[in-house]
Amino acid sequence: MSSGLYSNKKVSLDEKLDLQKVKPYGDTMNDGKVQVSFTLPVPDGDKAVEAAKDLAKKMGLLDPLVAHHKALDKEFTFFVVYGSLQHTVNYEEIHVEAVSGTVMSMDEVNTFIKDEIGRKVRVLGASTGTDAHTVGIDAIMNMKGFAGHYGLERYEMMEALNMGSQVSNEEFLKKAVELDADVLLVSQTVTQKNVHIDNLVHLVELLEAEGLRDKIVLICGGPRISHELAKELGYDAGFGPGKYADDVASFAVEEMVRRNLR
Ligand code: B12
Repeated sequence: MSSGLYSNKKVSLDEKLDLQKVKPYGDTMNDGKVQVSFTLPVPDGDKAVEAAKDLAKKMGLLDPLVAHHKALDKEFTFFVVYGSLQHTVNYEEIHVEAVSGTVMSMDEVNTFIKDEIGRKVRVLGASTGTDAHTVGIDAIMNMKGFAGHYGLERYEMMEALNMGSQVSNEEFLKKAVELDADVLLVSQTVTQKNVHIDNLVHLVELLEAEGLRDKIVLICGGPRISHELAKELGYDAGFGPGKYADDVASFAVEEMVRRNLR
């Protein structure tokens, strides 16, 4: 759907769109159709299907239909359920805390650094704690980049070091001190039991204890990281899916200048 739909509140298919009571769209406006998938720790069968439907109703789905169920194991069953969501969302009241500033191209960032900082910017990144996922931090840092966006290693005015995964906060901090890093990039993918929160907060505490927090630009990212969460945890910015090296580089160098970290 085009953004024009929202800007002038005119709907070509149906005039009933109410931005204070938005429902998911399936075939027609306000039908509320959604698809959910989940696994139950019970054997596959009629009883399992009934349990899935019952749960779907409790989620607020009317007329749930179990479109797919498959035994994953003797005692686990995977479900795909369709239904009509009764809940609505007030779109007009949604306020999102987003990273502000202009997104510059790689060349523009290099020029900005030359003009405004006058030396190379030192960037250190890692997937920290027990997290073994590297693809996210690689996407931001690797020379070849990701989805058509070159990574920070390619930026002529940046010295970027990617320490890889499962880097402890202590090791990360030690390296940051050794390199006198300007920008720290932390990737967190695993969020089970909120392990990412504990890990991200721990790093902030270590930096504060060393008196370094104010001297660096601290950025985190990952599939479940939002800018709002990052700010809440004491980071300068957070980036999730759909964000690339240029977004991160632009924010980092503008933040350095804003805070006079030259
Ligand atoms: C590949 C993969 C693996 C590989 C990782 C290989 C590697 N070298 O990275 C392997 C097989 C090792 C693996 C292991 C595990 N995985 Co895994 N894995 C995945 C998978 C399939 C893809 C992740 C990925 O590469 N995405 C692509 C990148 C490009 O996306 P991204 O990380 O979101 O990055 C973008 C942004 O988020 C952002 N970004 C990311 N990091 C950063 C950092 C900064 C600083 C910035 C600015 C931006 C930024 O920029 C990127 C580009 O836009 C996902 C499922 C999925 N389809 O997403 C599961 C998934 C992430 N894994 C999962 C799990 C549970 C595990 C294991 C714990 C499984 C297990 N029980 O052993 C282990 C982890 C063990 C550990 N100690 O960490 C879960 C995580 C659930 C959760 N939320 O906690 C997922 C979601 C699968 C699932 N549905 O259950 N995994």
